[in-house]
Amino acid sequence: MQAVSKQSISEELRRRFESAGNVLVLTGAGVSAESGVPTFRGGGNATAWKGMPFDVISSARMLERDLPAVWEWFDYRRNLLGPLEPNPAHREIARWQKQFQQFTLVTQNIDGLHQKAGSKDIIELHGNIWRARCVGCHTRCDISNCDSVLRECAGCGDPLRPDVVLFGEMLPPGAFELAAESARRCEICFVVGTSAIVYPAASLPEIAKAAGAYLCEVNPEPTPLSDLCDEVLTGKAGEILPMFGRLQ
Ligand code: BV8
Ligand code: ZN
Repeated sequence: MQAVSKQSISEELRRRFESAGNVLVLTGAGVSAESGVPTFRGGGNATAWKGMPFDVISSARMLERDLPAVWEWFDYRRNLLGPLEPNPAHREIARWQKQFQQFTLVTQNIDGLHQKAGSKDIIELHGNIWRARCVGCHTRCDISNCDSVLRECAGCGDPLRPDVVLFGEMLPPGAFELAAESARRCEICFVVGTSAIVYPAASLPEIAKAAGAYLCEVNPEPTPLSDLCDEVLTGKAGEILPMFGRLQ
Protein backbone atom coordinates (compact mmCIF):
# COMPACT_ATOMS: atom_id res chain seq x y z
CA MET A 1 0.00 0.00 0.00
CA GLN A 2 1.35 3.48 -0.94
CA ALA A 3 -0.13 6.22 1.32
CA VAL A 4 0.21 9.70 -0.22
CA SER A 5 -0.79 13.09 1.26
CA LYS A 6 -4.05 14.33 -0.08
CA GLN A 7 -2.15 16.79 -2.25
CA SER A 8 -0.58 14.28 -4.61
CA ILE A 9 -1.59 11.53 -6.97
CA SER A 10 1.21 9.05 -7.70
CA GLU A 11 2.91 8.92 -11.07
CA GLU A 12 1.60 5.38 -11.46
CA LEU A 13 -2.03 6.37 -10.88
CA ARG A 14 -1.64 9.41 -13.18
CA ARG A 15 -0.33 7.14 -15.94
CA ARG A 16 -3.02 4.54 -15.43
CA PHE A 17 -5.76 7.21 -15.24
CA GLU A 18 -4.63 8.81 -18.50
CA SER A 19 -4.47 5.49 -20.38
CA ALA A 20 -7.40 3.62 -18.81
CA GLY A 21 -10.28 2.42 -21.00
CA ASN A 22 -12.41 0.84 -18.29
CA VAL A 23 -12.99 2.44 -14.87
CA LEU A 24 -15.36 1.57 -12.03
CA VAL A 25 -16.31 3.86 -9.15
CA LEU A 26 -18.04 2.62 -5.98
CA THR A 27 -19.41 5.35 -3.70
CA GLY A 28 -20.83 5.51 -0.19
CA ALA A 29 -22.25 8.18 2.11
CA GLY A 30 -18.89 9.97 2.32
CA VAL A 31 -19.17 11.24 -1.27
CA SER A 32 -22.28 13.17 -0.19
CA ALA A 33 -20.91 14.39 3.15
CA GLU A 34 -19.72 17.72 1.69
CA SER A 35 -23.26 18.24 0.33
CA GLY A 36 -24.53 18.09 3.92
CA VAL A 37 -25.82 14.50 3.89
CA PRO A 38 -25.13 12.98 7.33
CA THR A 39 -23.03 9.81 7.06
CA PHE A 40 -23.93 6.70 9.02
CA ARG A 41 -20.64 6.02 10.76
CA GLY A 42 -18.19 8.78 9.84
CA GLY A 43 -19.11 11.32 12.57
CA GLY A 44 -22.64 12.13 11.24
CA ASN A 45 -25.26 11.11 13.83
CA ALA A 46 -27.83 9.82 11.35
CA THR A 47 -27.32 6.44 12.86
CA ALA A 48 -30.11 6.66 15.42
CA TRP A 49 -33.84 7.29 14.88
CA LYS A 50 -36.00 7.59 17.95
CA GLY A 51 -33.37 5.62 19.86
CA MET A 52 -33.24 2.85 17.22
CA PRO A 53 -29.89 2.14 15.52
CA PHE A 54 -30.07 2.83 11.81
CA ASP A 55 -29.78 -0.83 10.78
CA VAL A 56 -32.82 -1.62 12.97
CA ILE A 57 -35.18 1.06 11.65
CA SER A 58 -33.85 0.37 8.11
CA SER A 59 -34.54 -3.37 8.32
CA ALA A 60 -36.93 -5.85 6.66
CA ARG A 61 -38.15 -6.87 10.12
CA MET A 62 -39.15 -3.26 10.93
CA LEU A 63 -41.00 -3.03 7.60
CA GLU A 64 -43.03 -6.15 8.48
CA ARG A 65 -43.70 -4.91 12.01
CA ASP A 66 -44.32 -1.19 11.51
CA LEU A 67 -44.42 0.18 7.94
CA PRO A 68 -45.67 3.65 9.11
CA ALA A 69 -42.57 4.00 11.33
CA VAL A 70 -40.34 3.14 8.37
CA TRP A 71 -42.13 5.74 6.24
CA GLU A 72 -41.69 8.34 9.00
CA TRP A 73 -37.91 7.67 9.01
CA PHE A 74 -37.63 8.06 5.22
CA ASP A 75 -39.98 11.07 5.16
CA TYR A 76 -37.62 12.74 7.65
CA ARG A 77 -34.59 11.92 5.44
CA ARG A 78 -36.32 13.03 2.24
CA ASN A 79 -37.02 16.42 3.82
CA LEU A 80 -33.40 16.64 4.90
CA LEU A 81 -32.10 15.69 1.44
CA GLY A 82 -34.52 17.81 -0.63
CA PRO A 83 -32.58 21.11 -0.58
CA LEU A 84 -29.12 19.51 -0.91
CA GLU A 85 -27.01 19.85 -4.05
CA PRO A 86 -24.22 17.72 -5.57
CA ASN A 87 -20.64 18.70 -4.61
CA PRO A 88 -17.41 18.77 -6.71
CA ALA A 89 -16.94 15.02 -6.13
CA HIS A 90 -20.30 14.16 -7.71
CA ARG A 91 -19.58 16.53 -10.60
CA GLU A 92 -16.11 15.12 -11.28
CA ILE A 93 -17.51 11.56 -11.32
CA ALA A 94 -20.21 12.68 -13.79
CA ARG A 95 -17.43 14.10 -16.00
CA TRP A 96 -15.57 10.73 -15.94
CA GLN A 97 -18.59 9.05 -17.55
CA LYS A 98 -17.76 10.94 -20.77
CA GLN A 99 -13.99 10.53 -20.43
CA PHE A 100 -13.63 6.74 -20.37
CA GLN A 101 -14.71 4.26 -23.05
CA GLN A 102 -16.17 1.98 -20.38
CA PHE A 103 -17.28 3.60 -17.13
CA THR A 104 -19.42 2.12 -14.35
CA LEU A 105 -20.76 4.06 -11.37
CA VAL A 106 -22.02 1.88 -8.51
CA THR A 107 -23.48 3.59 -5.45
CA GLN A 108 -24.76 2.54 -2.06
CA ASN A 109 -26.34 5.97 -1.69
CA ILE A 110 -30.09 6.45 -1.99
CA ASP A 111 -29.86 10.28 -2.07
CA GLY A 112 -30.03 10.75 -5.87
CA LEU A 113 -27.17 13.30 -5.86
CA HIS A 114 -25.20 11.46 -8.55
CA GLN A 115 -28.22 11.80 -10.87
CA LYS A 116 -28.53 15.47 -9.93
CA ALA A 117 -24.86 15.93 -10.94
CA GLY A 118 -25.62 14.45 -14.38
CA SER A 119 -24.45 10.86 -13.98
CA LYS A 120 -26.46 8.33 -16.03
CA ASP A 121 -27.02 4.55 -15.84
CA ILE A 122 -26.01 4.46 -12.19
CA ILE A 123 -26.15 1.03 -10.51
CA GLU A 124 -28.08 1.91 -7.32
CA LEU A 125 -27.33 -1.13 -5.17
CA HIS A 126 -29.54 0.01 -2.29
CA GLY A 127 -32.37 1.71 -4.15
CA ASN A 128 -33.44 5.36 -4.18
CA ILE A 129 -35.26 7.46 -1.56
CA TRP A 130 -37.15 9.39 -4.30
CA ARG A 131 -39.09 6.27 -5.37
CA ALA A 132 -41.79 4.14 -3.76
CA ARG A 133 -42.71 0.55 -4.63
CA CYS A 134 -45.93 -1.44 -4.20
CA VAL A 135 -45.51 -4.45 -1.90
CA GLY A 136 -48.14 -6.28 -3.97
CA CYS A 137 -47.58 -5.63 -7.69
CA HIS A 138 -44.06 -4.09 -7.26
CA THR A 139 -45.01 -1.09 -9.41
CA ARG A 140 -42.54 1.73 -8.80
CA CYS A 141 -43.52 5.39 -8.62
CA ASP A 142 -41.50 8.62 -8.46
CA ILE A 143 -42.13 10.52 -5.22
CA SER A 144 -39.62 13.33 -5.77
CA ASN A 145 -42.28 16.01 -6.28
CA CYS A 146 -44.73 14.73 -3.67
CA ASP A 147 -45.11 16.65 -0.41
CA SER A 148 -47.21 13.90 1.10
CA VAL A 149 -46.51 10.48 -0.33
CA LEU A 150 -49.44 8.21 -1.17
CA ARG A 151 -49.44 5.10 1.00
CA GLU A 152 -51.55 2.89 -1.30
CA CYS A 153 -50.70 1.69 -4.80
CA ALA A 154 -52.82 3.50 -7.42
CA GLY A 155 -52.87 0.26 -9.42
CA CYS A 156 -53.83 -2.49 -6.96
CA GLY A 157 -54.43 -0.62 -3.72
CA ASP A 158 -51.78 -2.56 -1.81
CA PRO A 159 -49.43 -0.63 0.54
CA LEU A 160 -46.51 1.32 -0.92
CA ARG A 161 -43.06 1.11 0.69
CA PRO A 162 -39.84 3.14 0.17
CA ASP A 163 -37.97 1.71 -2.88
CA VAL A 164 -34.80 1.19 -0.88
CA VAL A 165 -33.02 -2.05 0.11
CA LEU A 166 -33.37 -2.62 3.83
CA PHE A 167 -31.06 -4.77 5.94
CA GLY A 168 -31.96 -8.43 5.43
CA GLU A 169 -33.39 -7.72 1.99
CA MET A 170 -32.00 -8.81 -1.37
CA LEU A 171 -30.49 -6.20 -3.65
CA PRO A 172 -32.46 -5.21 -6.81
CA PRO A 173 -32.50 -8.16 -9.24
CA GLY A 174 -29.32 -8.22 -11.36
CA ALA A 175 -27.83 -5.06 -9.82
CA PHE A 176 -25.04 -6.81 -7.91
CA GLU A 177 -24.30 -9.21 -10.76
CA LEU A 178 -23.97 -6.29 -13.22
CA ALA A 179 -21.68 -4.43 -10.79
CA ALA A 180 -19.60 -7.56 -10.15
CA GLU A 181 -19.21 -8.14 -13.90
CA SER A 182 -17.92 -4.55 -14.32
CA ALA A 183 -15.61 -5.02 -11.32
CA ARG A 184 -14.08 -8.08 -12.97
CA ARG A 185 -13.35 -6.06 -16.15
CA CYS A 186 -12.24 -2.64 -14.85
CA GLU A 187 -8.57 -1.50 -14.97
CA ILE A 188 -8.99 1.01 -12.12
CA CYS A 189 -11.50 0.69 -9.26
CA PHE A 190 -12.05 3.83 -7.18
CA VAL A 191 -13.70 3.38 -3.76
CA VAL A 192 -14.95 6.76 -2.61
CA GLY A 193 -16.43 7.60 0.79
CA THR A 194 -17.44 4.21 2.10
CA SER A 195 -16.61 2.46 5.39
CA ALA A 196 -16.73 -0.81 3.37
CA ILE A 197 -18.68 -2.65 6.09
CA VAL A 198 -22.00 -3.41 4.42
CA TYR A 199 -22.18 -6.51 2.18
CA PRO A 200 -22.43 -7.52 -0.56
CA ALA A 201 -21.46 -3.96 -1.73
CA ALA A 202 -18.12 -4.13 0.13
CA SER A 203 -17.11 -7.27 -1.79
CA LEU A 204 -16.98 -5.37 -5.14
CA PRO A 205 -13.50 -3.82 -4.58
CA GLU A 206 -12.26 -7.27 -3.53
CA ILE A 207 -13.61 -8.71 -6.80
CA ALA A 208 -11.94 -5.93 -8.81
CA LYS A 209 -8.61 -6.36 -7.03
CA ALA A 210 -8.68 -10.14 -7.48
CA ALA A 211 -9.25 -9.58 -11.21
CA GLY A 212 -6.12 -7.37 -11.43
CA ALA A 213 -7.60 -3.88 -11.18
CA TYR A 214 -5.63 -1.01 -9.60
CA LEU A 215 -7.56 -0.30 -6.40
CA CYS A 216 -7.65 3.29 -5.16
CA GLU A 217 -9.48 4.45 -2.01
CA VAL A 218 -10.52 8.08 -1.37
CA ASN A 219 -11.41 8.64 2.29
CA PRO A 220 -10.25 10.89 5.13
CA GLU A 221 -10.13 7.82 7.37
CA PRO A 222 -8.65 4.32 6.98
CA THR A 223 -11.18 1.52 6.37
CA PRO A 224 -11.07 -2.31 6.44
CA LEU A 225 -10.33 -2.02 2.70
CA SER A 226 -7.28 0.30 2.95
CA ASP A 227 -4.69 -2.47 3.25
CA LEU A 228 -5.99 -4.15 0.11
CA CYS A 229 -5.59 -0.91 -1.90
CA ASP A 230 -2.75 -0.12 -4.30
CA GLU A 231 -3.17 3.55 -3.39
CA VAL A 232 -5.00 5.46 -0.66
CA LEU A 233 -5.74 9.16 -1.18
CA THR A 234 -6.40 10.45 2.33
CA GLY A 235 -8.81 13.35 2.32
CA LYS A 236 -12.25 14.60 1.30
CA ALA A 237 -13.69 13.41 -2.01
CA GLY A 238 -14.78 16.95 -2.93
CA GLU A 239 -11.16 18.12 -2.66
CA ILE A 240 -9.38 15.07 -4.09
CA LEU A 241 -11.47 14.00 -7.10
CA PRO A 242 -11.26 17.40 -8.88
CA MET A 243 -7.45 16.95 -8.82
CA PHE A 244 -7.92 14.30 -11.53
CA GLY A 245 -9.72 16.87 -13.66
CA ARG A 246 -6.62 19.06 -13.49
CA LEU A 247 -4.31 16.22 -14.63
CA GLN A 248 -5.13 16.80 -18.30
C1 BV8 B 1 -28.37 -8.91 2.03
C2 BV8 B 1 -30.43 1.68 2.29
C3 BV8 B 1 -29.04 -11.07 1.30
C4 BV8 B 1 -31.33 1.93 3.44
C5 BV8 B 1 -28.60 0.29 3.15
C6 BV8 B 1 -21.76 -10.66 5.18
C7 BV8 B 1 -21.10 -10.40 6.33
C8 BV8 B 1 -21.77 -9.72 7.38
C9 BV8 B 1 -23.08 -9.26 7.25
C10 BV8 B 1 -23.72 -9.51 6.10
C11 BV8 B 1 -23.08 -10.22 5.08
N1 BV8 B 1 -23.97 -10.33 4.07
C12 BV8 B 1 -25.14 -9.72 4.42
C13 BV8 B 1 -25.00 -9.22 5.65
C14 BV8 B 1 -26.01 -8.48 6.36
C15 BV8 B 1 -26.03 -7.00 5.96
C16 BV8 B 1 -24.74 -6.32 6.30
O1 BV8 B 1 -23.88 -6.12 5.48
N2 BV8 B 1 -24.64 -5.93 7.58
C17 BV8 B 1 -23.47 -5.14 8.02
C18 BV8 B 1 -23.95 -4.09 9.01
C19 BV8 B 1 -22.43 -6.02 8.59
N3 BV8 B 1 -26.31 -6.84 4.54
C20 BV8 B 1 -27.60 -6.87 4.12
O2 BV8 B 1 -28.55 -7.03 4.87
C21 BV8 B 1 -27.83 -6.67 2.64
N4 BV8 B 1 -28.74 -7.63 2.12
O3 BV8 B 1 -27.30 -9.32 2.39
O4 BV8 B 1 -29.34 -9.68 1.46
C22 BV8 B 1 -29.90 -11.71 2.24
C23 BV8 B 1 -31.25 -11.46 2.22
C24 BV8 B 1 -32.05 -12.21 3.05
C25 BV8 B 1 -31.48 -13.07 3.99
C26 BV8 B 1 -30.09 -13.27 4.01
C27 BV8 B 1 -29.29 -12.57 3.10
C28 BV8 B 1 -28.51 -5.31 2.36
C29 BV8 B 1 -27.65 -4.20 2.79
C30 BV8 B 1 -28.25 -2.86 2.35
C31 BV8 B 1 -28.93 -2.15 3.50
N5 BV8 B 1 -29.36 -0.80 3.10
N6 BV8 B 1 -29.05 1.51 2.76
C32 BV8 B 1 -31.02 3.23 4.19
O5 BV8 B 1 -30.21 4.01 3.68
O6 BV8 B 1 -31.61 3.43 5.24
S1 BV8 B 1 -26.98 0.12 3.72
C33 BV8 B 1 -26.43 1.76 4.03
O7 BV8 B 1 -25.42 1.62 5.01
C34 BV8 B 1 -25.78 2.47 2.88
O8 BV8 B 1 -26.42 2.22 1.67
C35 BV8 B 1 -24.36 1.90 2.92
O9 BV8 B 1 -24.29 0.66 2.27
C36 BV8 B 1 -24.15 1.68 4.41
C37 BV8 B 1 -23.43 2.84 5.04
O10 BV8 B 1 -22.10 2.72 4.64
P1 BV8 B 1 -21.36 3.97 3.94
O11 BV8 B 1 -22.19 4.45 2.80
O12 BV8 B 1 -20.00 3.54 3.68
O13 BV8 B 1 -21.43 5.13 5.05
P2 BV8 B 1 -20.65 5.20 6.46
O14 BV8 B 1 -21.24 6.33 7.21
O15 BV8 B 1 -20.59 3.84 7.10
O16 BV8 B 1 -19.15 5.58 6.05
C38 BV8 B 1 -18.91 6.83 5.45
C39 BV8 B 1 -17.45 6.80 5.05
O17 BV8 B 1 -17.17 8.01 4.34
C40 BV8 B 1 -16.49 6.74 6.23
O18 BV8 B 1 -15.46 5.81 5.95
C41 BV8 B 1 -15.93 8.17 6.32
O19 BV8 B 1 -14.60 8.18 6.78
C42 BV8 B 1 -16.00 8.61 4.87
N7 BV8 B 1 -16.12 10.06 4.66
C43 BV8 B 1 -16.66 10.98 5.47
N8 BV8 B 1 -16.58 12.23 4.88
C44 BV8 B 1 -15.99 12.05 3.65
C45 BV8 B 1 -15.71 10.65 3.51
N9 BV8 B 1 -15.13 10.14 2.40
C46 BV8 B 1 -14.79 11.02 1.41
N10 BV8 B 1 -15.06 12.36 1.47
C47 BV8 B 1 -15.64 12.90 2.58
N11 BV8 B 1 -15.87 14.22 2.62
ZN1 ZN C 1 -49.71 -2.42 -6.60
